[in-house]
Amino acid sequence: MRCATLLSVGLLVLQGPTAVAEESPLRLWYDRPAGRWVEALPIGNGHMGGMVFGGIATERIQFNEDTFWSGKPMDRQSPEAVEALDRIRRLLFDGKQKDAEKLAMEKFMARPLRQETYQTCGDLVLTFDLPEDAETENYRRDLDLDAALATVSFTHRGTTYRREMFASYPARLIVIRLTADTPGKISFTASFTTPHVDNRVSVVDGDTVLLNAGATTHKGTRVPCELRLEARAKILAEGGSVSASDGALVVRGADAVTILLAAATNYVNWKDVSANPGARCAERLKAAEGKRFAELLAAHQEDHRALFRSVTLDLGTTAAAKLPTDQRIKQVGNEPDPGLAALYFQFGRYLLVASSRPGSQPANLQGNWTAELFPPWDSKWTININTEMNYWPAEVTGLSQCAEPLFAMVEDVSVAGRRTAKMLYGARGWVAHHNTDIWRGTEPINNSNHGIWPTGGAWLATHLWEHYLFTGDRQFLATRAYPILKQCALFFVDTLVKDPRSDGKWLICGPSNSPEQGGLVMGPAMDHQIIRAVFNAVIEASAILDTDAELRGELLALMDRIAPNQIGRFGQLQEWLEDKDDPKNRHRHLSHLWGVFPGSEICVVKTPAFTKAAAVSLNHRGMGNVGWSLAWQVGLWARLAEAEKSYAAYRALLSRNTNPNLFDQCFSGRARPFQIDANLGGPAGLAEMLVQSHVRNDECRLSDPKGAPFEISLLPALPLAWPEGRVTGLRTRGGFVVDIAWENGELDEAVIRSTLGNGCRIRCKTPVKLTPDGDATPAPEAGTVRKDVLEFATDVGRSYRLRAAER
Ligand code: FUC
Repeated sequence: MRCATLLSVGLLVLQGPTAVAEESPLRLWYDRPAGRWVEALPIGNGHMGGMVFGGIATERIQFNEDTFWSGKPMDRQSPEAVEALDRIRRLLFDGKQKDAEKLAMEKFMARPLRQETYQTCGDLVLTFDLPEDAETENYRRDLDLDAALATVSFTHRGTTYRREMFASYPARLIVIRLTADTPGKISFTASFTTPHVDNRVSVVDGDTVLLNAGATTHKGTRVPCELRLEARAKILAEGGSVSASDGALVVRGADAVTILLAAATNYVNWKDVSANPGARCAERLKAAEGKRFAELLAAHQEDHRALFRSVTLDLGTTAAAKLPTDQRIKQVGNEPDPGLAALYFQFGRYLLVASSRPGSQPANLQGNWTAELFPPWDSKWTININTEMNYWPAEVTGLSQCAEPLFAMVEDVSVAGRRTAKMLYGARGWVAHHNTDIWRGTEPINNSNHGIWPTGGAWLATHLWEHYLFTGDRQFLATRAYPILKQCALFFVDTLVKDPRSDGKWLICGPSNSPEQGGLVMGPAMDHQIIRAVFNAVIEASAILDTDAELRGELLALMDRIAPNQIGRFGQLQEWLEDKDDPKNRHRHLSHLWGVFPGSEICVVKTPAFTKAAAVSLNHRGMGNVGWSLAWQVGLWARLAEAEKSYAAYRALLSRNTNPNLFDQCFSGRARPFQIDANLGGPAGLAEMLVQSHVRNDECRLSDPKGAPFEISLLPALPLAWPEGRVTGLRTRGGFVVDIAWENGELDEAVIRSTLGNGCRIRCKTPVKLTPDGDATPAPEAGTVRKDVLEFATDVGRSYRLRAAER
């Protein structure tokens, strides 16, 4: 029965590993080796990233270590900034934008003007005793997302060779296993290559190749580098011989080989580079070398699956699902392939697990993968959209734990940003502008026309509040989120200024910009939306924690004076304080729609007029050719309850901005760059199509444990292309885990598990009723509040099943 199926899927997930069939829908697979980097398959454990090419004669594992960056601990604020601040504002109020930008360039910007860059380590190269053009049969290269395992296999002259590769978080290593079904057939040479000029490759202990490299100076900053990398590949051969030859290890006639790849730098934190990379590698290798491959793999998979299996998604399967992944991408748009959307969704979750784990750096512009010394935009953390987008799927798709590196970075940035607040603005609290790097830069960089954007840190801070809303973790709220949010709010208490054009009626933020367009201005809409979100969080958190009553009163009073959202002459939501939006503007940034998604102050249920204006603005923008912008549109249209437009953006993302290995292509049609943001923002948008929980229930505050703080909207933007499907494990604000099954485009049933015991308020177009059967407790008293809203009390740990009322 369908009901039992949905519930049992949920239980299976909770009970842990189950066998996944060979024809798993969770695999990327190919019938030939990767030629380009964007065809190779990514593995990662947060600390290390690897790209597996699967060449027949040469296997190339291009790898990264998350702390290998150019530069060194440093302070970059301009000592002349604070006295220029008021002059810059006055020039802007007087309409002299170019003069304001010039003055800001001279006095206000970071020194040096750019931040540092993330860099590749290089490649572990395995050169096999096979001709480059060896004829092979049954070639297959795949990435199993559930097993977190990349596999290459082929048959050559009757022997089937197999390579299995994974990046283990528990072991902090990349592990490679080479086998053949004929004994003594494994012969190869192993060595490292690297683009860093300062490098040395050698062999130690008779079985380990060692790469030593110094980071390469950033061309734009010229700051000397203080980070050094050590990588060690330890070769454990079974049978055959291993010998050293000129910086390489030569293996002859082995039956099987395990290679353990460790990499580390001397980075401790943004102020300290005193670690010993060699000792770090040695420690990890020592802990792993006594273990069998199967043991290392089992520990890795248990760790990975505990996260990855928390959410399942089935959108149905068509004939296209039998094709290699690169061919499936080519035919999106011609053939229905809902399974590819589900694969893309799970690939995004896989990437987040592989690039962001407690103790690692957060996912940067390329996650933790890059093959370059000078990757686009330094592969740093661009915080005017990209970094935040990386974390949009974390809470809703059951990967809350993967957001920990972001929170740790925000803690660092909030410390670094206090100095910037003081030196640039003479303000309390902390501020960060539109980028940060591993040295936790918070100053404005690049150019005053887009680098002076003081709400980057504030946007990041909202992620800590969201974490609380999803998990109800009061300890986290008290000790980590609240201090950051409060100091963030204090910065704006001190820096919001009266707008002379509204006779001082409105408080506005500036100098600033609406990210990356329109130049330096006062009062872009996005800033005010974000500041309101931060103030709201502090108001509510201080009440929950019963602290700072005075500040709460102050923020409540200020809140009403912050310039409101405005509807302009085309019926659009104004991006700027002035009604100057151009309906022909196709800019990739959708900044003023922040209040729709990921913010929530504009929503269909409560602010229909602004919702309509936001849709006008989004229609004006068109779809464009930028991956992350499309991913943002998926979520935006879903929040605007426009299922078909949300789906169209998702399909465009898959067909135009997706590489053969499913990596996002930032600009469609160009060779470079890969950017991970859309790989993560796309799945977050898809989750918004299936469940939403951003609408606050005004009759109840979170401090009321029996109330329903948020409405859970089931299938709010389900597109026609996915008439049937099933999702399990999605999380909502207020602490619910949601499984939904639907048929003929309508909800069939849902199971809602309560983790916090909050009241539950369900909104669904299909009328639903609570059912008393199965695992759920007897149906509690449930009263329909309005036609499409159902509300009921819940107990912690209990599941509640809803079914379409008509059935
Ligand atoms: C912002 C975007 C660009 C790019 C960069 C990393 O500057 O406007 O498109 O994504 O970040």
